[in-house]
Amino acid sequence: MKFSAAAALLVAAVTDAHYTFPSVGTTADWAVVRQTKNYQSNGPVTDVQSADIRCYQMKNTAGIMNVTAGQPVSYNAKASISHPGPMSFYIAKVPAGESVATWEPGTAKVWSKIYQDMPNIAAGGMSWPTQGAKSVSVTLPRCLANGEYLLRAEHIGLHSAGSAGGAQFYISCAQISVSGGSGTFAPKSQVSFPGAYSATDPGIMINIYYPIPKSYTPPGPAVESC
Ligand SMILES: *[C@@H]1O[C@H](CO)[C@@H](O)[C@H](O)[C@H]1NC(C)=O
Ligand SMILES: [Cu+2]
Repeated sequence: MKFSAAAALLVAAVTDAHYTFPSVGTTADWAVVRQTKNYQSNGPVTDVQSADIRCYQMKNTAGIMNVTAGQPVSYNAKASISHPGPMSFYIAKVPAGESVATWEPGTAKVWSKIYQDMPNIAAGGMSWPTQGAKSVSVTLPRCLANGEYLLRAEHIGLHSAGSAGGAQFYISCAQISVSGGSGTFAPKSQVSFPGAYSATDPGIMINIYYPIPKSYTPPGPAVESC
């Protein structure tokens, strides 16, 4: 009895450590973000080859958020980003004639990275700017073409990433409509999900604690700029 109570507490603690990205700006949870399969469990994706690595999506949502190119958008974490690891954002433009409310990118190479943070590496270890954050701000490139996009948030929990399959991916896709863009965005590298990552990429399979790494190479393409 004592053991099972302790075990239940441990499970609760582990579950609480996970998180989701259910909203953007002041929108309600899952109003403009496609509801993810972990909306109750908060659990991560661990297989980078699964379709869940794209948007971790359970269902589409009707809502679309209007945003302005060159302006910041805050992507909210629930409850908070409680694991150490990198944050990135990707965008995919909805093809002409399609609506972001129904478009499915599948495994097409349509994703461009627009944001990537980097760790601070010191004698005490690696630390990440988002750890504990409840919201992360991303500025949409001012050169984007106007139109509808999926804005994909990705945080990788690296606390147990020393072996393949140990990294934890927390993912969401928001439906946005961009205006005010200059339209010259010309990404050098577009990737697919799955496809962009391998389980053994040095930024995905890494022991961040010992020995303390001397550098960090994020997975995926370089950040695109205007
Ligand atoms: C977004 O912009 C469109 C076009 O201007 C407008 O029709 C729509 O009401 C806006 N949506 C919101 C939620 O403000
Ligand atoms: Cu967790």
